[in-house]
Amino acid sequence: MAIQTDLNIIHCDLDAFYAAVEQRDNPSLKGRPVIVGGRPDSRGVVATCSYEARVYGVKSAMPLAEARRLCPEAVFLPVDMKRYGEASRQVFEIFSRFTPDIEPLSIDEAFLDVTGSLSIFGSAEKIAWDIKKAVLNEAGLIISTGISYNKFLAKLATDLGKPDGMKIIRREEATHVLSLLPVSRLWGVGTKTQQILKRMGIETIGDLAVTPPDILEKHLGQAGMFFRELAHGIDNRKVETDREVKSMGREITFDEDIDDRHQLEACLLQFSYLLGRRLRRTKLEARTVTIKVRYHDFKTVNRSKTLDGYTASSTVLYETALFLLRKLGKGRGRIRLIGLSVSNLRSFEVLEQFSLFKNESVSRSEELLDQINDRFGENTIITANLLPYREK
Ligand code: TTP
Ligand code: CA
Repeated sequence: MAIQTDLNIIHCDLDAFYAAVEQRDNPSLKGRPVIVGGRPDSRGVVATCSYEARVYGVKSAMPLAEARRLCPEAVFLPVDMKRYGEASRQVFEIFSRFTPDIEPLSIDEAFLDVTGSLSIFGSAEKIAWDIKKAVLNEAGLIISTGISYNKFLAKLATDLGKPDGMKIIRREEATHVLSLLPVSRLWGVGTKTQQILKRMGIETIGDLAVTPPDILEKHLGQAGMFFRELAHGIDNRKVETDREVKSMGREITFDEDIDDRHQLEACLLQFSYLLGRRLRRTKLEARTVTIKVRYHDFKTVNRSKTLDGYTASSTVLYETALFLLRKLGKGRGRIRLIGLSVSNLRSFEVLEQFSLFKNESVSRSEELLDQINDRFGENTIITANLLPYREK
């Protein structure tokens, strides 16, 4: 049953991250002002500080000497990236239990698009709550979450709810929540834009929302239109995952350059089988298929196709590879190397753990084939046309 909700974006951000790791690992620091960045007599700056130090006015990027003047009783600690990196990995692993659609923003901050997970977990609120609990129990850290129907409002919700927040901004309350906030809360409004807006008599987001668009455009150009949309709670940017950076591939250099189509197709068939199998084994599916051809004169060309949906099917990979090879035509004649790769990958493991989700990008026959090969060894069963290329 589809859940009728448009609250599908969660923004997560750990509270006072580096300082919180220090307080977690040394309980005598709990409840005390902790400043991470180095010794107070060094020339460095504050990386971050605990909330206990913030009441004295200490902030990130402030010279350490100034921080000492503001809060002489604070405990000053060096930066220990190894431990923070470890904590960050632990927290991102927790996010990945709830959705594969994660956009990391920094070491301690990410957007999660939970559209596909709502029917499994119930609601974004429930997911945010489960994330907070898991982060506290397993990583010993406090994470603030913000929930809304777009990225701008989800992040704003986190910022407004900090520390230990779990704020929701619903569509019907968005303009009201926004109206009294200063324009500096709008994504992309820095000091320069603030000054321009101030000269126009615009100080709050509410002021900006009722300013006629042509006047905003006159003073701020295209950016003015973007800010106006944000002021009305509109933000169409998607959660951008980093899945496209990953890829896997196979290639072969022939002993002698070839121009036999059947032989090239057979290589692509074998690569499709192997890559499909590797995808299925690692619980990944791919959306982009690329063939690479190096001709006898070393000229190399790549041809890619992005599919309508994700796949882990060797058959689909093979069909796409053939389509790309045919598109290439005769090219520059004899071929020295041919390769096949898949990219734009995502994990289906998170969703597959729940029996509600069935991975439909793999056919039943491929599942059976995998099971037999898993049990009796690689290549026990392969498609008939692969026989001449069977790996010894
Ligand atoms: P932030 O998320 O900006 O800050 P924070 O986690 O310390 O506090 P909160 O989110 O509750 O306001 O940054 C995350 C970490 O990045 C922070 O713990 C230390 C590091 N950092 C720096 O090293 N230098 C900086 O100028 C900032 C802003 C952060
Ligand atoms: Ca943070």
